[in-house]
Formats: sequence, C-alpha cells, structure tokens
Amino acid sequence: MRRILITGALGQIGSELVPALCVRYGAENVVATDVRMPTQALACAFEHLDCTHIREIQEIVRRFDVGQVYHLASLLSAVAEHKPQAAWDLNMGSLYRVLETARQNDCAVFSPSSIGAFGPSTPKDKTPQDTIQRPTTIYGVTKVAGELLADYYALRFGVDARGLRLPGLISHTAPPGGGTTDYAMDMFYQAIRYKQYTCFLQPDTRLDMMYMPDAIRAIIEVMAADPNGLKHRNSFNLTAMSFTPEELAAEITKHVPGFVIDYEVDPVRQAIADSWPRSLDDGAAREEWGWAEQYDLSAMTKDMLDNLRSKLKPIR
Ligand code: AKB
Repeated sequence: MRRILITGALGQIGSELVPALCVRYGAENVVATDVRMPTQALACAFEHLDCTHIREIQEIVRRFDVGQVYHLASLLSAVAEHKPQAAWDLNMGSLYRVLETARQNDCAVFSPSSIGAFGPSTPKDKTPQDTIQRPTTIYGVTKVAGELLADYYALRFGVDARGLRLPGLISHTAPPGGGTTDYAMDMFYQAIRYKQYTCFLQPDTRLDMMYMPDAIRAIIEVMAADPNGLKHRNSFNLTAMSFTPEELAAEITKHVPGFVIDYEVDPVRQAIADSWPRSLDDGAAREEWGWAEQYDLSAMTKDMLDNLRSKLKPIR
C-alpha cells in the first residue's frame, strides 16, 4: 500500500492519531512528521517537516510513496488570535502546499476544520451542515477558507480531500494546545491535582465537545468512507456532547467530592467562544458515512478520571 503521512504529528490530535493509524494500517505504512523533534521513539518512521515549505513536503511524499496525508499542523484559536499573521501563514499556507503536493502526487488529504468555522451570525443551536459561515476570528477565517480550498481541489483537480468540523477535544494523553475549548481538559487535570479549578470562560458558555477516542475513530472512518456515499466533503459537522463549564464541573464533582470551580474570565477567549455555536447538527455525517459517538458526558468523565488518576498524584 502507498504510505500515510501525518503532519503536526506531535500535536494534540497527532499524538493519538499516529498510534491508531499504526495499529490499523501497520507501522511500516505510516510516516509521522512535525516541525518539532519527538522526545521519545515512535512506533513508525519520523521525519522533520516544516510544511510551510512545499519542497520539503514534496520530497517526503515522493521518497516514502505517500498516498494519503492527514494534515494536522495548525495553530488553534486562542494562540491564533494572539498571532494572526502566523496563523494565516501556517493554517492556510501549509494547507495550500499540502493540497498542491497531493494534486501532483495523487494523494488523498484529510484536513480538520472546526466549530470555529462558524461565527456570530450562524444559527447557534443545532447548527445546520450548510449554513452561514462568517467567523470573526482569524482561526475561523482560515478554517472556512481551508474548507473552500479543499473542496476546490476536489472539484477542480479530483483530489480526494475530506474534512471534519471538530468540536473541542478532550484527552488524557496529549496536553492542550492553545484552544478556547481547552478549559475542559484543564478542569480534569486540576480536579485531580488540586480539587480546584479557575475557569477562563463564563459558567454558562455552552460548546460542542468530543472525547479523543471518538475523534480519532471519526477521522479514520471519514477517510475510509465509500466516496460514492459522500455528498459533502469539507467539512462535516461533528459532535458528541454539548456542555457548559458548570455542567462539566457538576459531573466531575460526582467522582471528585469537594471539587470547587471559580471563574476568572479571559475576555479574548470568552469572545471567541461566544462567536461559536452552542450545538451542531451532525446529521450529514451520520447519514453519509455512519458517524456515531461512543462517549457522552458521563462516560467521558468517568474514563478521563480513571485514566488521569493512574498517572497524576493529588497535590492537595
Ligand atoms: C479550539 O478551541 O481552538 C479548538 C477548536 C474547537 O477548534 N479546540
């Protein structure tokens, strides 16, 4: 088989997607790349790659005979808002170069979009698959433009480009990476360590979320889906649950008695969250390639705490 390349392989999604792809397709068929060097050995080959340089992407794609690229290198919403020029260069520049390399070498491409591809004028509840997309963050601008560019490469050049509008992701393996939804992961870590968490979003800020094992499965499933069944490509709405900080805190308190949450709102991240939907309608993903989540709020919370307890020590 032609090999699978992952960019941004050491990031939040990549560090769990790489092992999952190795299990499914064999480590000898997977090539992980990142602009950073790994601190521990990976199961598969690793190459240093700055994917804002097209020659570097082309060289690796040709040397390893790559047939599928999971392009994960990207700045998340909060970091992007602090560095908008860098966010445009990385998020759009690297996607363009990956799609162009894919066109030249006949590769399929997965690129993640986000709930950040929506904006304040989007319907906030049960946000439809096809609706208004006028984001007010640079992250969202790059996500909408990325969706359009990927669809353009599919339509114009026949590149098999597919994507998902991912919600906030929660993981006990990979550390948070500068997103607005990262409060949810932080809350778990601080609940175990200190039984206390100061949240940077208001208590009633409702956002879509997903446990990482569901997200990894969704990414692999959408890329394996029969192309004849797909009416949409870039990108599918996707969700597993939708909750507020105070609802997550109440769920954690069931397992961590005495857990206390307070709030110190960060205006930048609150404004980003307020511009996003409260809940998505992911009916197209369910109908077109059979998406179904396995973890709801209560199953995810129990599994997160079980896993974190085995690796973190309470400090207080
Ligand atoms: C972020 O908060 O930036 C990401 C996302 C929802 O795209 N987790």
